[in-house]
Amino acid sequence: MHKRVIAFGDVHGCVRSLRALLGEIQPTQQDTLVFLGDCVDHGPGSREVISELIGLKEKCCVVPILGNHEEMMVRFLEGRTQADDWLQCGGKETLDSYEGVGHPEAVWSEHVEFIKGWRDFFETNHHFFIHANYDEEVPLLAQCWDVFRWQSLREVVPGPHCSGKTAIVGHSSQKKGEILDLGYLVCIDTYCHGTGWLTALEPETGEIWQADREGRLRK
Ligand SMILES: [Mn+2]
Repeated sequence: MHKRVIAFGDVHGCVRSLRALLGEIQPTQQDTLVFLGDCVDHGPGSREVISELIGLKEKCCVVPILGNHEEMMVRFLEGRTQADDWLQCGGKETLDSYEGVGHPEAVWSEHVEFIKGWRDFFETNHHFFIHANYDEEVPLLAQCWDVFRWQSLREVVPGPHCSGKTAIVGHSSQKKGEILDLGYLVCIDTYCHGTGWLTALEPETGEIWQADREGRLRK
């Protein structure tokens, strides 16, 4: 089998969806799985999702990208201010998953340290992977973190990036559950924690896997 690079949209605590897709994809040591961020919050299984990613490192290469929700979570747990109030943005459900409501110290330190190691972006020969958005004229290494992690496609739809690579992004949930494909930009946050799907995409081949929050696969 060829070496696959597969991107996952915003999991948002939907561990059943994640397990369903991993069961179909069957990752091997040859594969790289890129998680586009916002693995936590909203859904019921954030702790299980993070444990799943840590376990996955034994099977394949795991590349998680930091989303705005992980940024809020880490800042909250460190007692720093957040751009938005994390608990109001799905963080309460994450604390629930650690049985830690009212007790932030219940969040496993191993998980916090893991998340703090997540990166801002990842790139391959033809694609780059980020959480939210980008400035089309700015090289990836010089991008501004608030655009990378926070700016919605509902605010700004950029043009093709100056690198010539195709952007694979999450963050801007597509409430109808369909992938947004502009050719040079593909958004695969298909609203899993709501009424949509968790999407995994292999950009080089266009192969897609999707499951709803109960873990039912889309055929
Ligand atoms: Mn986001």
